[in-house]
Amino acid sequence: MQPFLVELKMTKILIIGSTGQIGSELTMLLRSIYGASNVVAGFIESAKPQGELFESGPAAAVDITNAQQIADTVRKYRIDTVYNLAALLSAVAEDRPQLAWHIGLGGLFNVLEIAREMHCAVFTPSSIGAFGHNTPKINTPQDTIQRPQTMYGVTKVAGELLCDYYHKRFAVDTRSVRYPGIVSSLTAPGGGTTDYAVEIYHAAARGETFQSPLLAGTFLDMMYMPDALRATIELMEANPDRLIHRNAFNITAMSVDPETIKSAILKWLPEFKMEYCPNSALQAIADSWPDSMDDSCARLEWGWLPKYDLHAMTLEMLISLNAI
Ligand code: AKB
Repeated sequence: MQPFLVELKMTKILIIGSTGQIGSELTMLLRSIYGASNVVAGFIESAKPQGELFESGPAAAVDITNAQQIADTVRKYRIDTVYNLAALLSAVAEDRPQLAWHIGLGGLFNVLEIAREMHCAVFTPSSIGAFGHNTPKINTPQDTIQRPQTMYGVTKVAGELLCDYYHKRFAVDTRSVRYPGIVSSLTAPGGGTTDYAVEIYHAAARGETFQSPLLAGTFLDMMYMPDALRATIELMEANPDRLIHRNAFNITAMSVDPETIKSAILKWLPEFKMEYCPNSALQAIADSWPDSMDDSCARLEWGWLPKYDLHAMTLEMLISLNAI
């Protein structure tokens, strides 16, 4: 059992998107908390779970765009909680907007309908991508203007509203956080605007010069994976009576730009070098997102508190990548 949870719900969990960056680590952590047999790793044929993820507990083919498949799995395993982690990340979603809508919103609608009929709680992540150019950039409030101009952002805002609707209208227990960029060493993110914050550590560990796709001064919220996983589970375990907000809470651990991360790496790897190789598509998305979010509502309503700052994260990343 993890030390951060005092009392646990008895629960049967389905994770949709269990092989992605967050899903792969969340599945293993949930299995260690709730018991391996109680956590089903949902996957699509093109991304089957491998190794420990496959061997440590039940797995089922669950394509979020296939409502029947979700319903059959929920029925078969008597699922009461769904973690919906299926999505195209921001950069890929701009390349394939129709598919991003189909998975992000069509898929979410399938999950919510099944949750309504079969009485499941639902976690669906939102993102810093749910904000746009006319949102206050510094200390972005919990409740503020949300007019994103990316398909990723459109699906995130619409998803937040849809989840709130299902909670108010049908009493489905929907909860969500706005994830910042998530930094981790195990599964690569793939297709996000914040991916550079993972890739920079890999380049440093390989002794390579990092080509930064985002310019100096592009500040974005970030978080180390263990904090992101803990936030997710703590929110799902939170006392519902204390939740004024639900979909979705701002959460953050640090606000950094490429130079800040470089400086943190240089403390351990003084030879590390970085060059700028701007990617205009990624830069445009990043420029439309907040520099730093205000996560005081999450702190107040369910006790959110990050443990990793940039330096603690950098040390662990470099150790886990065998760089120091
Ligand atoms: C992305 O960059 O698309 C994601 C996110 C911040 O939602 N990592």
